Amino acid sequence: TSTAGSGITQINTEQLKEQIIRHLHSTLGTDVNKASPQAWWSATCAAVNEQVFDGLRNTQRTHYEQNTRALHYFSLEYLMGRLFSNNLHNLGLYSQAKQALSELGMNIADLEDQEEDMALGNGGLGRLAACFIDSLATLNYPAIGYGIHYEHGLFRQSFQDGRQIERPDSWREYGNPWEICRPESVQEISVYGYVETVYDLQGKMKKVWHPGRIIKGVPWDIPVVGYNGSSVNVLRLWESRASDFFNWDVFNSGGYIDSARENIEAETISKVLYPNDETDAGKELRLIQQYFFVSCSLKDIIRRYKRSHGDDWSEFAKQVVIQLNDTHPAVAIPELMRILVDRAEMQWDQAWNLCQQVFAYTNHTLLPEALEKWAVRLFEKVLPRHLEIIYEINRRFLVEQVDVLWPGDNDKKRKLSIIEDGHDPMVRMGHLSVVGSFRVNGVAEIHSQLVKSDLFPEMVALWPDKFTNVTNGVTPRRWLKACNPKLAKLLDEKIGTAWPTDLKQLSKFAAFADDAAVQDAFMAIKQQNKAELATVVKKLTNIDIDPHAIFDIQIKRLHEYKRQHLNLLHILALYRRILQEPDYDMTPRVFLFGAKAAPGYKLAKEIIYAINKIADKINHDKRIKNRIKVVFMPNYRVTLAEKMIPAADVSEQISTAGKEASGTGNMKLALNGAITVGTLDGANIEIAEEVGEDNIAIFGLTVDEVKALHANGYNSMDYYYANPEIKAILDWLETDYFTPGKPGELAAIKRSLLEGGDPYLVLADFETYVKAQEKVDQWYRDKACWAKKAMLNTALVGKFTSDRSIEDYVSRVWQLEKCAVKRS
Ligand code: 26W
Repeated sequence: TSTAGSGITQINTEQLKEQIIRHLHSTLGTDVNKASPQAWWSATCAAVNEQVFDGLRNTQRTHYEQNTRALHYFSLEYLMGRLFSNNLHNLGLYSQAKQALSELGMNIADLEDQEEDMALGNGGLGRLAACFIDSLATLNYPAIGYGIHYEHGLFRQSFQDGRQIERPDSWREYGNPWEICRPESVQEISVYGYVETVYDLQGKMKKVWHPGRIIKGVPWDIPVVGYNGSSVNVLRLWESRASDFFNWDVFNSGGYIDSARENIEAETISKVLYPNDETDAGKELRLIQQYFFVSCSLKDIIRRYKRSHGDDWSEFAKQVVIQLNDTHPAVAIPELMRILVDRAEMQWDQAWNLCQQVFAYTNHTLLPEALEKWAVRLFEKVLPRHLEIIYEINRRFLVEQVDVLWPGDNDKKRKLSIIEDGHDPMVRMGHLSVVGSFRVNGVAEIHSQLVKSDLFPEMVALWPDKFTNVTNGVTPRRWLKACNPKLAKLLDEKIGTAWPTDLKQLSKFAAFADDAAVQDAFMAIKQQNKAELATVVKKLTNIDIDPHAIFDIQIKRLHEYKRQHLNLLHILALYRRILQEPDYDMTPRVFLFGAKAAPGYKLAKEIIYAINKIADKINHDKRIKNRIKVVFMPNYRVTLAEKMIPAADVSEQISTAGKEASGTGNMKLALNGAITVGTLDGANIEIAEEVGEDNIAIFGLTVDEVKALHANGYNSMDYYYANPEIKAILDWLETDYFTPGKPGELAAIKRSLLEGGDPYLVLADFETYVKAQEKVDQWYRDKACWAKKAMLNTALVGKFTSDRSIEDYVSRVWQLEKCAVKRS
């Protein structure tokens, strides 16, 4: 028994074997001879948890004793994926566990496949939260993640005749070994009802909220294991239940059935993750979800604070900082005001001061339809007291800030008001978040610039120092070490083993970029990863793909701005060229897609259908001699990403400039040696700066050119008539070529690009995109040239570790101190 880091006890293979067998017997009630793979997995998790819980206790005790300042990350989404191999890697136990299981006759990969993904998020924002809590624990920062314990995560996707079908995800159906219920920390929260104005004996006015419903929040803790046995932090997720207290009366008066209905309503709150990653128009349940988890979390924070400070609020802002992951948890601002003013009877100014020292806000999108707004009517119904508080925050803001800088300027007031006026007045959550926070950040340099120049220019005039940038990052533990063990091993051999926690070390690998032997080793690994992915593709889709072709991968949510249909038009162009010119010279390419469409997003679903139909046609067309294959992987999720990313040659990052806030898949793909075909958007710009223009294929309009084109009047028809290839391809979509007997089935894409005006400039970027792809094809023909570029991608993207993002947050926003965990 030795020590890894300081928080966790290290054990060896023999001890691990004993623990697994012990858990097979006493936790699973079975034995080595009859245990199912599921039971083996559970027993191994239980064994792993012995180390995890050790570290958790040590971390919590240390933080309590040291009375540390802590970060509280508020997010509606955590896209964790699987935890088994991640926890083993971070504990430094992966190879021991592999060995132990193999000596027990089990294959660790088979056990890994027993685990459901924890898919409590939609896409980038949720996965970023997961990478951040990994880095926070690894770097020994005191931090807790708060969110919702959804019963159903993001839907499971399948295809029926090429169309997306959604089925519920039930990740906890057979239990989840990683979570601990904490009934001792249950909270009760209120919704609905009305506000009464009362006067106390001194004649002082008070507002009293008489809630219509009380709901119980039950916390589930998921230990977050830092790499190398450092801290074990907690992700605390709230599950909603009916409050026993509230139902007592109903129950006694014989309302058994009514009370069962109330139970169902209360439990609905944490039932399902909203599957929309850009818009969610005014759903009452969604607002209640937001308030539910925010209120539970704030009460939890305050309970912990009061345990050491009683009713003295003077240290609160020193101990507590809360990061709002987009505006989804922004109702925390009026909720903290309500607690301070109505409950703690603090003066408004003092309470507001405190709020403004505690909250910080990250913006993740500029898309107008994704900027959250809540109808004032709805707010009043669900949270009547909070609406009053928001009005008061707004009144003071307009009088004390806006009118001071721009006296009598009603236009400025209209623009800056937290309440948008109109027939149906709205609460603007972005405005509320900026006004209530001490810092606001975007997620890539260009995005943070646009947040200032296009989204909140007047707020910048009021508070220039409030705005900053923190470029996103990803955890290299999951996204290189665990998912690409062969490349990780090569790196260990060539540059040492420090890179997982010091990713800038990867730059040492650049010295081998011209070394033929290392190039061969690197490309051999890529080849093996591609062969492994080909097996997965065969199993999931029954499509045969050639591991010697270029693997060209686009994996991300399906959205017009991400332009999967631009990729599709390129595929059609190549297909058509081959049909017209049978000897058309191109390197064989496999185009792989992974994407879920929001269930209500019609055009996104049409794009999935079109890709599937076109794939079917091309994959069966003998004339093209396998030069093109198209694969749409069903049910794209973290676990599939882990198999696709190590096998990618080309990374598609082709959003309309100015629309993708950052992107994080781009970082994972480059880290694993894929070459980016991308626009100058989001973090692509910073990736290009790091890897150099020779090692990335940049194309398309820049942000400024996009703006100019829109300003001068963009007409997609011009491109249709000017470019015969574009015309032929779009016309093709209207025939029944890809949908025999059913002409027009794929016409929605053509319509959106022509009559629809092509809002994301697909046709404007088509030509330069095709040129960039031709360049990539040429690069690939020279094996050494390609190997060098791919290796330099891996070597030069060290900036994009989430550890660096977290250090940026610490110095620009959170001001935290590291806290070394002491073993008991
Ligand atoms: C109201 C529903 C809703 C849900 C989620 C609206 C908007 C969102 C997110 C902002 C969507 C999202 O995941 N955005 C992505 O965030 C990533 C992490 O910062 C960025 O890398 C992506 O560019 C951005 O699209």
